Amino acid sequence: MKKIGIVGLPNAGKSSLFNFLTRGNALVESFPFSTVDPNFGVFVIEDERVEVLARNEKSKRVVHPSIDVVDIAGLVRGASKGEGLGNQFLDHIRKVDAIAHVVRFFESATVSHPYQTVDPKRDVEIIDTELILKDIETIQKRLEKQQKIARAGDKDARKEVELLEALLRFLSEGGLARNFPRRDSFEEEVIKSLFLLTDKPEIMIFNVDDLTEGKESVAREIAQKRKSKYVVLNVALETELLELSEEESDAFRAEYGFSGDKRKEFFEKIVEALKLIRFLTATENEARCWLTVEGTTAYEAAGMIHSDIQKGFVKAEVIPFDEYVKHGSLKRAREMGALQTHGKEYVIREGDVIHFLFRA
Ligand SMILES: Nc1nc2c(ncn2[C@@H]2O[C@H](COP(=O)(O)OP(=O)(O)OP(=O)(O)O)[C@@H](O)[C@H]2O)c(=O)[nH]1
Ligand SMILES: [Mg+2]
Repeated sequence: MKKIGIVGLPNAGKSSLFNFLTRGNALVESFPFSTVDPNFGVFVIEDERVEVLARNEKSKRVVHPSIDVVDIAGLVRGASKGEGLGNQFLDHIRKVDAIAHVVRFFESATVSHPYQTVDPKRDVEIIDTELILKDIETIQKRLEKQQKIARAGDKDARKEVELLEALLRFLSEGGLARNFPRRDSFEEEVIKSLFLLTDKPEIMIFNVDDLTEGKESVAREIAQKRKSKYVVLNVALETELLELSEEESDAFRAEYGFSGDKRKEFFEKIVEALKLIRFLTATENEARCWLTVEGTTAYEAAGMIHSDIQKGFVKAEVIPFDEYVKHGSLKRAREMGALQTHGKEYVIREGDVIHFLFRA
């Protein structure tokens, strides 16, 4: 399962975001460092397509796609060197697939700010600096090792040393590893193997009270400059709206200048940032929407469902969801000759409804 880690300054609204995504009840407090131990949860995002599938195929159970979420302690200046709650946070974000970077953009007399003023640009820079410093440490360690090997005459090591030095310069100038251009697959592999914090895809969350043209443009400018996806929302408000009906919450949202389902919007940004797709399966037992990376083959997808289905793979019957809906059931679609049959190598597409045939 994919995993995202929530990062930001103390009191930015990280635990509030965690609760909003996971419908959880992590501690949310107006004082900084209210989160000490990380909160772990699951972000389930309802996919209407799987409900339709379950109804048509009379499945007993419905399983929606989900992503693991970890909410960690706030970072402050010097965190990479152990300031604030120290740097144990790093172990938790080292393991995630993407970072949700929460930026405080709301004023409040009761919620203190670690640097007194609301200044999203400065706050983003503080977080960047801490992550970059940690990455520099990681690169330097590797560099020392490779320099020794290079001195012994190893060609690949020499190439790696050059790359690591260039990467160090890039990060020292404030660049994020994910924006460092890779010239070939060698460079790509070396950088990947470092598991750098600033190499992870990022979705920025600008936590505002109300949405104005001015705030939207500040958010856009910050995010675009670093090539990140972003969402602007009022996390506290959205969490409260979870209790209300869709009509009621739409009315409230509009009062603050927002529209649309923010959990969904955030999920779509994750899907884009991590290059994911969704496919659907349905049996009498279970209708399910699966989340996987672009380029997944039918054979790999079979393995996600069950090792027996992969082992005995015969073929995959596939129909795009929109086509499926026209027929109303897999049985009917099959009778109409609307199911395509594919072998192991078929590359799955977003919204495919798949039925696997396998030898037990
Ligand atoms: N006005 C306003 N307050 C918010 C918003 N989001 C969160 N808060 C408040 O800000 C305070 C801090 O929220 P948390 O979610 O605990 O922040 P955090 O980033 O987890 O903080 P630490 O765990 O201490 O690092 C709480 O009092 C929240 O109610 C918002 O959009 N607007
Ligand atoms: Mg917290």
